[in-house]
Amino acid sequence: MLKTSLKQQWPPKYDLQYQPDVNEKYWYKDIETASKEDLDELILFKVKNVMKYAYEHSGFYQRKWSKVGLHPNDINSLKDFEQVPITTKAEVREDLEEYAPFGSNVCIPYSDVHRIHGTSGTTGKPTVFSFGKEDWERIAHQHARIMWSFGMRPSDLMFIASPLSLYIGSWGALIGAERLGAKTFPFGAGQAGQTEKAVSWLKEVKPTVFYGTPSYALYLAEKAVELGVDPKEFGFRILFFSGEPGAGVPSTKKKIEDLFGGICIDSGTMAEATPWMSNTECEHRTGVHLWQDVVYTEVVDQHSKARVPYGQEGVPVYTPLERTSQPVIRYWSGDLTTWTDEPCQCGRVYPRLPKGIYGRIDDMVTVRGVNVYASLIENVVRRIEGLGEEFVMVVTREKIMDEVTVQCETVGSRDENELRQQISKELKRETGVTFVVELLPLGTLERTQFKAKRVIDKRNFKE
Ligand code: 8LH
Repeated sequence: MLKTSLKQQWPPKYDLQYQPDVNEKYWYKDIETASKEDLDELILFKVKNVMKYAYEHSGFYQRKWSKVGLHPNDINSLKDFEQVPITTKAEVREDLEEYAPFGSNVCIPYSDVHRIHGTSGTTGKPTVFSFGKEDWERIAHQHARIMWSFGMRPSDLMFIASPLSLYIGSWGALIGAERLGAKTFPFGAGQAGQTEKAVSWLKEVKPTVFYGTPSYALYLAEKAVELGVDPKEFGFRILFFSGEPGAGVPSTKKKIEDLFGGICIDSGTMAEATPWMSNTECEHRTGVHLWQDVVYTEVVDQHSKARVPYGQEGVPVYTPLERTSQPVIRYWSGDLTTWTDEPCQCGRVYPRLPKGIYGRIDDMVTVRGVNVYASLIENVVRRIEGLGEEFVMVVTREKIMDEVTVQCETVGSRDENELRQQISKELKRETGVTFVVELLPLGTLERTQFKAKRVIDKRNFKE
């Protein structure tokens, strides 16, 4: 049995002053190292409560579940929960249109709303989220607990190098670090000239933890070198990432660790599934742990939507277990991953994604019957001597076949023919597919201060 009394209350009331001793490895040892049975019992308790709460307070879920005759009392096991219909971004968008501006899934009075955030809306109308104060505090608390697992401590100073905008990534990192008692340096990213300024501030201030996207860290390193500064001089001991693939791609992880000299930690789910740190690596860096008592994550088949066994590939579906302002139940991510329940050295019982999230279904390209993701290409590009960090996949359609040209940039003085042949050979070995490889001078491809776009789709589907 779990010693903690946390499973007796929903929504949980955490002691917001609590902090383990700095030498303690776990924040809540009894939960993080519980038996599978105890952990499942805690998850089920939270699942039942969040469903009951959503049914009582959310117009969106009342209508959605009534249509299929589902009542929360029908859910008496985690197996039963697998039958609960999935929630998609499209449904949430429709609801936001119909019940503008906040939708019918906000379960607290407007007077209790503490923060409003949203998605960037690059693929349609932005999605808006409301957070009440208690949710916000619980998110901070859980983020602090998870950051503890990769070694962050109150003596750390975290440099936040992603936009402090509607994007919940930066704010989630900020409030987690504050709850942990660390200092923060919310520098942001995205303004013209900001990266040059970052280089000079970092040399002066020497924060110990970096937070941002992997593409931006690589761009920052490139800029530093251009300005005659070795990124190791910044002195980061932890580089913590979310928002896009990279930190879970072996050659990118190695590159970041070699360039900066600190450990590279992968993290991140989706804004809607906040607390988004519920997928985060521990200090051993064996793939993200699924902190199942914070957000219950299932991996399901992309077509049948049935849960896949450990060891298999599927799409993560998220259920944050403590949100009362805007709960989401079984939220479809559209991402691809493989999960495992093999133990990690850290002793935590959570399942893991050993390769992180390696692609999105929408960004997957099928070349001669083989599914190719940008992160597979990334793993090759980042390990080849003589190439810069940037790359893109340009997809075209020749008659009925898709073709992919991999564009990357050269550094140094390697013979281009030899380099092109090496890339082709290694891409073929990694993916089983032959690609056209195009080498470009350093600085040709677009740099990003946020999430990189790695696939340029030039197929004309009207033909
Ligand atoms: C990832 C990863 C990752 C996110 N590996 N792909 O930063 C975390 C949250 C706040 C975030 O980025 O939310 P947002 O903007 O809604 O984007 C979610 C998508 O970003 C997610 O579906 C993935 O495709 C991608 N992503 N973290 C690989 N560590």
